[in-house]
Amino acid sequence: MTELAAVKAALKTQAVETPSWAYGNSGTRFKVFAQAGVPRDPYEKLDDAAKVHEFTGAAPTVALHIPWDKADDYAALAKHAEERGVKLGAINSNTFQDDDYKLGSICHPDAAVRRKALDHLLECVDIMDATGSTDLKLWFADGTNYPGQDDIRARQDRLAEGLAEVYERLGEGQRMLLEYKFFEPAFYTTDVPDWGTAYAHCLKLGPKAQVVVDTGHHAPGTNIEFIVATLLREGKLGGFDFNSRFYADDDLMVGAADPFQLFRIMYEVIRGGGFSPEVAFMLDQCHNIEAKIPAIIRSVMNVQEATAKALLVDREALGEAQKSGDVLEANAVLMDAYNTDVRPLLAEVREEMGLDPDPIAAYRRSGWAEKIAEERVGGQQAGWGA
Ligand code: PSV
Ligand code: MN
Ligand code: MN
Repeated sequence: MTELAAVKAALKTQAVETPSWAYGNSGTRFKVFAQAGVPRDPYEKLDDAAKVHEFTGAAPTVALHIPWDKADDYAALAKHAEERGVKLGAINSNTFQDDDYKLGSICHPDAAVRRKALDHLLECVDIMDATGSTDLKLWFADGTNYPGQDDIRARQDRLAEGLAEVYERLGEGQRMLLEYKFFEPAFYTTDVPDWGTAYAHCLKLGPKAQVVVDTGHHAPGTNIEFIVATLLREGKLGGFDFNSRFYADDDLMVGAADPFQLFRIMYEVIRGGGFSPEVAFMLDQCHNIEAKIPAIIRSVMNVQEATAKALLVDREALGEAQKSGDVLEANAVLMDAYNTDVRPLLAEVREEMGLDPDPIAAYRRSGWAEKIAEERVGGQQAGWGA
């Protein structure tokens, strides 16, 4: 196989999971903007997600958020997805929207609240059993706002205890992905603030516990690709929540704010052997002011472009330059790949897969946007149902 053929073959295998909540209305704490044609239930979210897969050929699974996507019959929901050519992906837990969770969920000082949160997490595993999902994605809003508010170490103990109970419940082929975030909604301490804390808990739990890197969950200036390289070396990178940020947890389209960072991350993924089904590429985004489905298509394409560039890095030349201490040449090799216009290559890949080379244009021509705007009245907010 020529090198280019190998790059194309790799690109054809790439799968990006889209989040059900990205199809719903969203906004900031100041305003949620309603858009025409937004889904009214989880079934319609899957219909939209299927369109993203239809035109990109690269978004075969859809993440659910419980209870935002609560359904009476999860097997029926999974069937609905499969009839449209997609599958249900990670089940995201939600222990942050009830009044009970004001002081935290599984780290809460009151055992009754901890029990309630744990029961929710166990219910998420029941849902995984029904949908065939393999990943439970855990993000905890737990933390404190004021020094002295609660005991930092005791909260870590409660976290470890709760995670262990959920870990025990995982079945064959199921895993838990622990997500960290450095602040928000807690402002003084966060119970899982960084990759180190997530890693320490996952290491103790065992091989079914892996760390998730949400690209929007770091302090400005953090070298995310270093974290990726380290987690891969340790066999603990479970996946990504991709999005872009300028300031905090902005949840903008991945690859929009800093495509170079995305390239550097993807290079480390490939370098570290993480371009494999064990590392889940998921989006975690909200489209507040832009049309949602084309924005998600654009996001999938941005991941593909960064991946294509990372695959094109001449690793032999890079290795030579690194070994000989040729700093400028090593940097130039990397930049050559980054500066390559990979859009024609990806257009070719799509044509070879029987797809339109321009997924956004194909979506626009399909008439889906007009159809849903006409048929769906009263679309829901991303967090609806909680
Ligand atoms: C938290 O900021 C987060 O990134 C987690 O992944 C949540 O599940 C998601 O956003 C949706 O609120
Ligand atoms: Mn996330
Ligand atoms: Mn987030």
